[in-house]
Amino acid sequence: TKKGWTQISPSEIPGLTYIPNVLPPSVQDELIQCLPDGILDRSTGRQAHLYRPFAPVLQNLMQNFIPSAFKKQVWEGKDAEAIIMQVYNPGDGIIPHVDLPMFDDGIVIFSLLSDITMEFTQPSSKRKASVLLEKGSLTIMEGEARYQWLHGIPFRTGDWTNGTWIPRAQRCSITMRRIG
Ligand code: AKG
Repeated sequence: TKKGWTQISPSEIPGLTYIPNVLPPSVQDELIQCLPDGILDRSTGRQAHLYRPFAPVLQNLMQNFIPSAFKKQVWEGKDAEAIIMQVYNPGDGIIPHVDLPMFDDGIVIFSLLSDITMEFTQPSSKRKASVLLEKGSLTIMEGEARYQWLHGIPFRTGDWTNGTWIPRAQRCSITMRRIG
């Protein structure tokens, strides 16, 4: 751990919701099928930026797998306007960041194919937390978790889980956002 930083539980970050096993394997398969051609094999450009109208399988994801209370309260009952599908090979990550202000509150991330660790850091309070984003899980960041914490994925080939090193496989994430 970094010097002077306190490791906390992700449950202590206001506005961070993590729900495992949201997507049945059949839905995960359908989503993988709808990835753009070749994206799983590319060495660069492993991102697809999608805007409306979305494919039916993504509509289904928004309508049936995002908690309705969140949608009502944070997205005013509306659907996502911008979706990014991203592929991470073992060793890939994303540097710690806060999502751009152009995106509204309420960031929704579905994880597919492999588990991966996401790190949350708050420099002002020197607190950090790790969350294992399991395949089939849903992560939501709103309020403090969205605006006052950085999130990132360490660039490494595996993650420590309960004292065991678990090598990563190829992962896909689906990030859904609204544009203010
Ligand atoms: C971003 O695209 O800003 C992310 O943080 C993506 C996180 C993920 O792929 O799980």
